[in-house]
Amino acid sequence: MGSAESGKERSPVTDVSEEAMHDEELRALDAHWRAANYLAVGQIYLMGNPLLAEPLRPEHVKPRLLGHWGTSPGLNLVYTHLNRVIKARGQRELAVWGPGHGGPAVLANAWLEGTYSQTYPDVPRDASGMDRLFRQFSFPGGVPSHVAPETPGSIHEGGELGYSLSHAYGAAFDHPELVVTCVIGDGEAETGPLAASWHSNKFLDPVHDGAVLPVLHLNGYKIANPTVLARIPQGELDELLRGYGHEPLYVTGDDPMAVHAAMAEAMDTALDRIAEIQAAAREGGENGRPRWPVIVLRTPKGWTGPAEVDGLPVEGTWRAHQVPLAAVRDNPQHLRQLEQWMRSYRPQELFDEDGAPTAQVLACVPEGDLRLGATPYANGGLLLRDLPVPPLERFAVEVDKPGVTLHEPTRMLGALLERVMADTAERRDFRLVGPDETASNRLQAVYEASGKAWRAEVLPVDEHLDRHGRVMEILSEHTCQGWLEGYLLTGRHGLFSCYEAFVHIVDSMVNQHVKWLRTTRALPWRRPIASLNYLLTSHVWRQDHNGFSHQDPGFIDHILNKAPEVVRVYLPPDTNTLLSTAEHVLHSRDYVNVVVAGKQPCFDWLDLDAARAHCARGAGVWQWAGTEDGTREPDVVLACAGDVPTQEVLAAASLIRRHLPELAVRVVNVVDLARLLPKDEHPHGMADPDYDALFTRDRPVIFAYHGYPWLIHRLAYRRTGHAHLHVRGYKEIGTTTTPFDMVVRNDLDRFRLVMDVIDRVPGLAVRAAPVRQLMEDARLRHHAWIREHGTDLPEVADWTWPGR
Ligand SMILES: Cc1ncc(C[n+]2csc(CCOP(=O)(O)OP(=O)(O)O)c2C)c(N)n1
Ligand SMILES: [Mg+2]
Repeated sequence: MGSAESGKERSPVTDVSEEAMHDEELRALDAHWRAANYLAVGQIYLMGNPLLAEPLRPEHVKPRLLGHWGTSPGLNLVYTHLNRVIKARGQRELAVWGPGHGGPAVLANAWLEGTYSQTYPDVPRDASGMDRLFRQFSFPGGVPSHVAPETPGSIHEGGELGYSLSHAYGAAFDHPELVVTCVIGDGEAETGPLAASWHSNKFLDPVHDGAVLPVLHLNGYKIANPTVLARIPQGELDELLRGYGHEPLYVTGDDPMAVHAAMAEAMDTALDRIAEIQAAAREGGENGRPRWPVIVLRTPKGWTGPAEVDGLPVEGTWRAHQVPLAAVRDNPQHLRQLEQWMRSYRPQELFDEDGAPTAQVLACVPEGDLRLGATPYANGGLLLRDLPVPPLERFAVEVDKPGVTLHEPTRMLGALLERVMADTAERRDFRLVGPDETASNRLQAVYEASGKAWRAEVLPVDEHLDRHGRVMEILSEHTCQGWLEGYLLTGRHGLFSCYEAFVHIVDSMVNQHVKWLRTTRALPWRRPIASLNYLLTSHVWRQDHNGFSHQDPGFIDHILNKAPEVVRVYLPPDTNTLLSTAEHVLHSRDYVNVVVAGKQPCFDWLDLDAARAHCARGAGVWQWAGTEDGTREPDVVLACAGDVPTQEVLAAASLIRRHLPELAVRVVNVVDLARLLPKDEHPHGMADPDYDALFTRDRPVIFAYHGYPWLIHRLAYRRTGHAHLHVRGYKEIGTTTTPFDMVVRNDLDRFRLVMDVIDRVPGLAVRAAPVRQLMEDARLRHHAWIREHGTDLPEVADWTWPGR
């Protein structure tokens, strides 16, 4: 029995008016679905005899059986029915397949609709192409088993479960003409990220955004367990989905024809409802929060597959998850079952003698780029326009003399972003996302140009909430990340501002995005998309309000493990370098850029021209800060990366200038961390001769670094001068204390850096012992002072760069 219920699921299940659809159309939908199921099974099992023109023999079967059958019939059902509504309505659709492990299903459908052969002409839509389609799946040199970047029409690999719904919403934002249908596995629905992302509907603007139609796929099982949502009473599930602000439509059954009728009805009801909501909002200015439809599809896992294998139930159980018949090559009974299974779809009715799908199979398939595999939304680079980033001159700070004036770098960046927001007000292709921290990170100037998206209740005390806003704040880093990924993958721009310590929450999501970008590099048909840009502020050194829990600079380490073609890390030391970095990353494509910059008042070191030149170099000598006279090599290199370490290095350089004036000190600042890597390890890596020239081959290098010191060693371990490299950084010592005490506790302070110089420059230990003692004393003075006064020593707090 199949049944659809439209919006009145509290009443008993209603019978479907099957006559509502012509039998002929239902039969055609079923033919398409059977063809897709046949092709999905064929991909998992076969490497020959694709049309079963002869009896199946062991050598037609792949030696290693890899892939996921269980979810495939459900995905095929949704694809078939999406085809129908797209064709009938001319609806622009993008599909997100949460159970991306059902790659065989999506590949089968792309092949049926012709987009696969269009993208990959070596896999034509005939018997030879079918043979190729089957053989290449999960096969060395072939295609991955998931809905990977290689799959036409995909923006979502679905391997790591949990992100489908946030990706779908990201794709729908600012695409008012688009409906994104998102299949959510009932297992996937148990993940934290997925659970949080249901609330995306409180941020969706029916005027400027498209719609998301979630399809919760209750096939009842995960890999080895039942699913929570399939084993709670329907009433409780209904309350849950209504609690999320949805109107559920139920499609339940295991009789294909009845389910087709029910699914068609549910799809029509959902799309009608979406159109009504949008029309009301767009024409009538409807103000309430709409109750968007969700389809709950309850069909058996591995539906239409073997009911029993070796005496155990498979269809409709967790055993259907991957490969229901595991020993087809060796076990004649399994071979027989596979052949019966495949013939149960009646392939001779679905494909002609040449292996092409019949007219009946293709009756539901839409045309051109309305086809799900050809939709430009899934190849966002096709839609991407350059972001209008205004000239930096309007936002840069004047720097007559370095290290005297102070600015809050992120506040200055906020002014630039406000302009970008304002200049994209019509085009609506830029969004700023963050977990409740836009203002805290001092980017609030953007609110002048756009408020914060919000469709829930508004109270007089609220500020900057805007039903049409493009600033997105939800306290779910996962949802922020998913929204932004979906937004970028469908051809727009954005920035994610986050506390440095808590961006780790999306470690694993960014892994997937980097993999995606890396894979697309090798796919010429995938056009470059805007980079995923992180602004990590409220960083480890300035957690004045919060302390230890908020101190963790390790995201940089995490990112630099990833594909070097994709990842970039920038540590601009002041306002103008931050602006220059921002300009660069906002224009860049196909990268994941991590920008770490403080929000606290920070010395201005470089004017705009110098900042631009320095950022272009990525690492360079600050000659004005050192004491080299050009007649000999420096005695010591003081290197720094990050705003706080830069200040400490400059302060250390000024102390050395005063106390050890004969020492030739070179100050090097690193903005682009990957410059430290060898040239053949990263596109930004520095050639050895350049590195040696900058850091010397044999002089001590005292390197003050923003994060965990081991990273710098890891990046530089192959350099000639590595044995002379001494790195100070965050040693996981944190608490709520004064800003300077944080650096003292981690031995990154100016006094310690001077002591490091004395300890490491040959011949200084004895001669400079009195200076070393002064530095020790200063640290002790600091210790006593902060305990008495609760503030930093005046000589530290009021320090400015003394110049020459
Ligand atoms: C985050 C995450 N944890 C674990 C897995 C391993 N895994 C792959 S498929 C699967 C079960 C998925 O069940 P469901 O979402 O119901 O999909 P379906 O039943 O449609 O196959 C699991 C746990 C994963 N892919 N991602
Ligand atoms: Mg499931």
